[in-house]
Amino acid sequence: MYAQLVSTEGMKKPEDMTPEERAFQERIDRGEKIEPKEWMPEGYRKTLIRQIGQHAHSEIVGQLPEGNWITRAPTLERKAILLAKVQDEAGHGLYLYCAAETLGVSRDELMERLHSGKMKYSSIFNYPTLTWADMGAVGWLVDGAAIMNQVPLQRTSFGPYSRAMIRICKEESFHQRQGYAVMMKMAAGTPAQKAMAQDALNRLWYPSLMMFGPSDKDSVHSAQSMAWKIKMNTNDELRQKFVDQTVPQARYLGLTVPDPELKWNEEKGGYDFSEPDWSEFFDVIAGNGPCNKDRLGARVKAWDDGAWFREGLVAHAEKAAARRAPIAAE
Ligand code: FAQ
Repeated sequence: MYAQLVSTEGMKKPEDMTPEERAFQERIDRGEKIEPKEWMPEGYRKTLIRQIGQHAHSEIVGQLPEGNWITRAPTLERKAILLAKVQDEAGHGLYLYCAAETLGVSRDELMERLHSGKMKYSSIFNYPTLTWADMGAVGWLVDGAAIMNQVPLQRTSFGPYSRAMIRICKEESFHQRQGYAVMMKMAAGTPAQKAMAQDALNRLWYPSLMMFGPSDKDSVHSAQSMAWKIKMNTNDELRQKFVDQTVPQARYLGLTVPDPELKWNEEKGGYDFSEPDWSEFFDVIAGNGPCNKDRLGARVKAWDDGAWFREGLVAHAEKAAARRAPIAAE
């Protein structure tokens, strides 16, 4: 039902496709995977670089809100778990940059596009993490939303992206569980701890719903990306699934989802819920969220501070190559 609501403006009709494009679309329709050295339409390559690159940047920038709490975790066990989770996110970024590189874009180029603001990262990471309860809410809601989006992407048409997703999803499941475990502890704690958990849910609920992207009628890429199986579902489909899965989990915690309009709809077999404030979403992705400047500033500083190390690595690689060259020539 939702799929019919996405705009198909700008999409090529089969009769307007070249024979190569038609053969490519037929491969996608048959469920074949596309591998890096095979022919692909330029739009397919560009869309993948945009989506995979944006996803990789999200994983890397996404380390910042949680990294902020590693030194302040309440116990050694919580600290070890959070540290492992944040390191996993770095790993996800690296798998995804590798997948993007197979499409002919260099990692330096992707970094430059992030640092200059030409490429986006997920809106959610432009919100602050104010209390320890936010570590629970991020794992539960943000990783929960990420999994909802990424499980179908394991079947995406581009081989390297699909394979990266399989590994990432395994780790995201642990992240979601650790977040929910923090929420269970807080919600069953003192009244002050429970209030912190409720406050974290109140602040992160709508930003989590925004992670799925604008509503289908405003999604510019969905129709073409779904035809190419770069996306497997529309933004609204996944948002609905996320709400349906998460509301019972909130009830189990004894917490209230901050939406007075939330109501089970028997006919649809899902919840009716209030849309996020889309003007806030578009403002955040335009660079005006509460933490955009801090987040980008931290990434640019890390990149600049690491310049000497990258130069050292390249110099070492060049020297090693020069040492090997005469042997290879013999
Ligand atoms: N934030 O036409 P659509 C994680 C942009 S998970 C920022 O609907 P599309 C794990 C969009 O780029 C988070 N921008 O776009 C973790 C486009 O602008 P453009 C990352 C957004 O691509 C957890 C415009 O709006 N996951 O990091 C957002 O078909 C905890 C129009 O939108 C992925 O990236 C947004 N939320 O659908 C890490 C998953 N939504 O590019 C650390 C893969 C939309 O034309 C801690 N990506 N925009 O200038 C996707 O599935 C898709 O790209 C969507 C957007 C669904 C995000």
